Amino acid sequence: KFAQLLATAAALAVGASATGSETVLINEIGRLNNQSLLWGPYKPNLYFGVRPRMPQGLWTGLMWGRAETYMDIQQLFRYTCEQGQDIHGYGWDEYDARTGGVQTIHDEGNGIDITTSFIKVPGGNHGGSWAARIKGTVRDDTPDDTKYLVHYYIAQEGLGDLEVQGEDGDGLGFEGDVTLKGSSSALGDYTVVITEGSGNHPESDHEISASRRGDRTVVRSLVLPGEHIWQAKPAVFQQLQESIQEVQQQYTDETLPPPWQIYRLKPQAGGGNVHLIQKVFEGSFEFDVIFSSASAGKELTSQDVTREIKETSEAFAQRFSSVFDLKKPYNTDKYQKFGKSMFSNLIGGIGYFQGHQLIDRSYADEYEEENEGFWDDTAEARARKAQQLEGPYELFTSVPSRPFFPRGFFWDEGFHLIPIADWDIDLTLEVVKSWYNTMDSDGWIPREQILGPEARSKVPAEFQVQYPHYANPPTLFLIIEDFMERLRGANGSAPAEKETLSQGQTLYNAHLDNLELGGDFLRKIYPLLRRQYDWFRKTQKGNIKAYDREAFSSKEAYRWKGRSETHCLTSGLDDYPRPQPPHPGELHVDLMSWVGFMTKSLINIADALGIADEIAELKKNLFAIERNLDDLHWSEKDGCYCDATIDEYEEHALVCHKGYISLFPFLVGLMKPDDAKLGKILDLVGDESHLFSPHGLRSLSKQDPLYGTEENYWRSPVWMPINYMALTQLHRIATQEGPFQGKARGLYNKLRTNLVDTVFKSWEETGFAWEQYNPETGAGQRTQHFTGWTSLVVKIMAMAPLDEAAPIRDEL
Ligand code: 6A9
Repeated sequence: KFAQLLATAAALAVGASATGSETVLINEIGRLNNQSLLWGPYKPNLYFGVRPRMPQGLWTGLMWGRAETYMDIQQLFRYTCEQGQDIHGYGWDEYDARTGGVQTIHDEGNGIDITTSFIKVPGGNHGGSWAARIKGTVRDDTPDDTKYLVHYYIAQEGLGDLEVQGEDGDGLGFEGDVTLKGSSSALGDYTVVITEGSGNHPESDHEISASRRGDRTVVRSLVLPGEHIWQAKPAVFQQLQESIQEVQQQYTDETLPPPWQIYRLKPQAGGGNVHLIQKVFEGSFEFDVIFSSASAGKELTSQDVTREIKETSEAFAQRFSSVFDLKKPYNTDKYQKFGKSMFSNLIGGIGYFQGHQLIDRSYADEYEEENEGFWDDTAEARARKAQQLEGPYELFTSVPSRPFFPRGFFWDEGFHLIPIADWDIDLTLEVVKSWYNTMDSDGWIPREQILGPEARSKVPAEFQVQYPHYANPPTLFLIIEDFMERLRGANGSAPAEKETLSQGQTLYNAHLDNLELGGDFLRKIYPLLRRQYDWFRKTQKGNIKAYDREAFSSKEAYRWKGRSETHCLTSGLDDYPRPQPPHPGELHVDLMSWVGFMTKSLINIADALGIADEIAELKKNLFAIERNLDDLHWSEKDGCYCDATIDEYEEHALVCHKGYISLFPFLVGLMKPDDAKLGKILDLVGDESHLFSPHGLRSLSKQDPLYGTEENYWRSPVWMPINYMALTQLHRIATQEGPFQGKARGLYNKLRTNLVDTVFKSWEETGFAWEQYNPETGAGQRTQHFTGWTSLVVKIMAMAPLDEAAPIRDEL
């Protein structure tokens, strides 16, 4: 429907552009994105939390748990996504940011599977309507008459009214649907209905207030101070406690009513900014939450919801197989299901975050370098730090992991958007824009964005503060360059391809052939990219005064600021071995590669935009970077690239720990297909006694003395983002004329299957995607439900195997 709406709007706008205006179309894109992306499960830290993509407004969250024993409520109450609970997998099986999807939660602890189907229906001028169907199905190993308490939390933040309609049966609870009416300037007038739904309710012979009967839906309306609203679980618990106190004096141990009857809220329906809806079921159940925007006209009904869920699901299946055309041997149903889940969790993990964040702009000496003081997190040390809450900021982003890292991470996001860009380029650009909106006037974007108290509550104090001279790899350049290539490609492409593109639901997709239009986005973002680039080159500059080599007419050399003795968090490869001891004269080959990569992207974008005067300067930088990568970082002895430092004789010395870092110029695409050094790099990649494992490339060589030591985070495990970069570069080399083409083909094919098979096997066994994989066993490890960059496996399944027997020719 959005597709139709957008197509119509596009047609109208194109008509209008006969009188000269692309602007009409561009504004239309903005408006329609705001409409169709307004609502979503944008609180990904919750199992199911719906909110709009705006600072304040209405948001809702689901809570459930068994009520068989008096302890259940403490131990099995589900609300925020948590790691290590007895849940065998959860997440979106299908999800499309424009239309909705379905999530399943295999809650073993509670003996129930919960599905949350979410659909969006366009209409009116406040972002349309939406609905959630909450369904609980008692698991096979669990008695059919198990009692469940289900809570639905509805909150109105900021200005606006929200009021429960009708009488709640003289304070005894509701017997049918519950209706709330609300209004705010951003959302207009709206209605929220929580349907009676279906399912059995427990019965009791206890003489107890009728509101504690099983068939009553209880509503408790509250007025909470704004800063407490996000703390939904404590709010519910406090209400439950009050209601327990009321009954507990009346009974003895022998006469105590069953838990489901004790833990009932006290009815009090009316106005308020928070409304707690409570239901109790015996066995399986289902009910709907329906939000109807008044300006959309007719209110949605449960019949509408049934139909929409079905249509959304069918459309998703169809679109998935056309966007991700899985190739052999992954073109079967089980991989399709796996791929849908991986992709849906990635796109369904997109959240909207808003609030202040802790930034320290003092540039104090103690943060500068490897100063121990920085890691000191005693109260006194914290007091010394000049951290301040800045903001409010807002960020629309996907997250690495809903239970563990439910917030934006800068370099992760570039990887997240690779699959998302294939699905919905407009959504992708919204996310990119959102990140660049958080850039300061110097060109700095915080590496990790912890916005507002809810996000901060998940992060230990020593990790909360961001420093404006700390970098993180600029992976969003990948996405912007990819967008530019799409524009260029589509412009000259055959009609058949355009047709596939026009199935997309956005104007950029429908109008990729319109370079003018796409160019508008690029023209607007280019200065921001340039500012960020200049910031990198200025703040992360390495000190090469120490080198008295004539060749270094240009000073291209870089060093990650803010490393400690043990960690270089800014690089993203936290504990990967670096020169010891840290030295202000050391140089980091991965950072120089990233700057080279930015330079190359900027050249391409500037070229597409026809900004000739920028290009000459950028080309000069690129030339110097390419040369200095070899001069400063290549070790002929080791056959790979290495970090460099100043040794005890004050001489330039390479420090080689073979692993991901050694491959960086290759990983970012800076090596030419006929470069002899490339042969050595491919040897290292393919050597099983170094990096190649049956489960993907190891982060550190098996032969490095530090392999698998200490924290062992980036010192042996297999990580998807770097493997994906290696795989795409192998593909590039394998499909171009050159001496290493044959070798690259073999490696590409093997690496591709090793990666997919590893992630798939672990997903099948555990129900989860993982942060990293064990290079010996292939087992998923560290963070569970890591649905960020591990989801790149979808792209990998859609990459074609290369025919190693066929005569080598250009396959692109
Ligand atoms: C710690 C603990 C509830 C570490 O995926 C995000 C990042 C990557 O960008 C980085 O490359 N992860 C990788 O080395 C996770 C970082 C988590 C840091 C916050 C707080 C919270 O405990």
